[in-house]
Amino acid sequence: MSEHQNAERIKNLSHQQGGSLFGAADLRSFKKEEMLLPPSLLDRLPYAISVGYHLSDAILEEIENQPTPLYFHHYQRVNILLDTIGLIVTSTIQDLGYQAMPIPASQLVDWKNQRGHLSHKHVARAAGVGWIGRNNLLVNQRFGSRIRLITILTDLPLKIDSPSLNHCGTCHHCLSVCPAGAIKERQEDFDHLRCYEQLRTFAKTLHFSHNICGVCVKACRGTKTA
Ligand code: B12
Ligand code: SF4
Ligand code: SF4
Repeated sequence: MSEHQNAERIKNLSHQQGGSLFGAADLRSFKKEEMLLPPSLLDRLPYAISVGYHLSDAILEEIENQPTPLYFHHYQRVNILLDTIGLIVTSTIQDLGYQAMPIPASQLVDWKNQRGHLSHKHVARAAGVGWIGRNNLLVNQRFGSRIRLITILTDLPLKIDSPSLNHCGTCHHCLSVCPAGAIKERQEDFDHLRCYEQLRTFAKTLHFSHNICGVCVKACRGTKTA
């Protein structure tokens, strides 16, 4: 099969399983030290499939200044669904005679620096799924930041997508809603520590076992916000 046919096949499969967004990137342009994976692995599996799940707008609409129990449950179930999509894509690619490795939707491997194996946002940006917004999240033109992401590494030849050229433009909708004041004019100035402390406070006071918030996720509806 051609690269185009391979990409279409995996895209349709992801869609059938509940994925709303799909893109493919070539990770050979990424700096290996940006990923907490063995460099030899990236030589063997140079392509990345990015899949996005469109979160429930109805659940997000119920969030005011803090996460809700419904959002917490949704967050957990969507992580499981994305991990499941990763497994199904992996078995399909293996049946085609190639290799694949799903990267967990939400797992830390470096607690001190709060890092996973790789950044799903950076992969999604390279795969044309969206841009990194002022809120430090991946913003898709259609769904804004109301998405969660998964990455599958593979050696299956795929038609590679181009990075999105979109950006936040004049929109500043997320700046005023952040309870921690972590979101700034420039994404580079995003205050990771303030955000992190706010999420820890939410977890303690609202009794959630994970660091979640959702306020800036709700605020961003991409071009619909702007
Ligand atoms: C760890 C983590 C967090 C940590 C820290 C995030 C961070 N790195 O800044 C905390 C708990 C604070 C967090 C918060 C949130 N997260 Co989070 N998180 C992750 C996770 C598991 C790993 C991120 C990672 O490894 N990045 C790789 C590094 C290299 O990239 P980076 O983030 O740019 O690196 C910076 C940090 O490491 C930071 N840093 C360095 N030292 C330290 C020390 C501390 C204490 C902190 C906080 C940061 C920090 O500096 C680096 C350079 O800027 C990813 C899943 C994944 N594997 O991608 C989800 C992920 C990024 N999170 C996500 C979401 C949605 C959230 C929240 C909205 C929480 C929620 N679900 O309600 C908030 C949003 C905060 C924001 N506006 O950016 C989604 C983003 C989806 C999207 N549309 O973009 C992801 C992709 C999960 C997923 N599967 O979809 N998250
Ligand atoms: S997750 Fe919450 S605290 Fe962190 S930037 Fe978004 S709105 Fe602010
Ligand atoms: S709400 Fe507006 S400024 Fe904030 S990330 Fe989304 S598009 Fe960018």
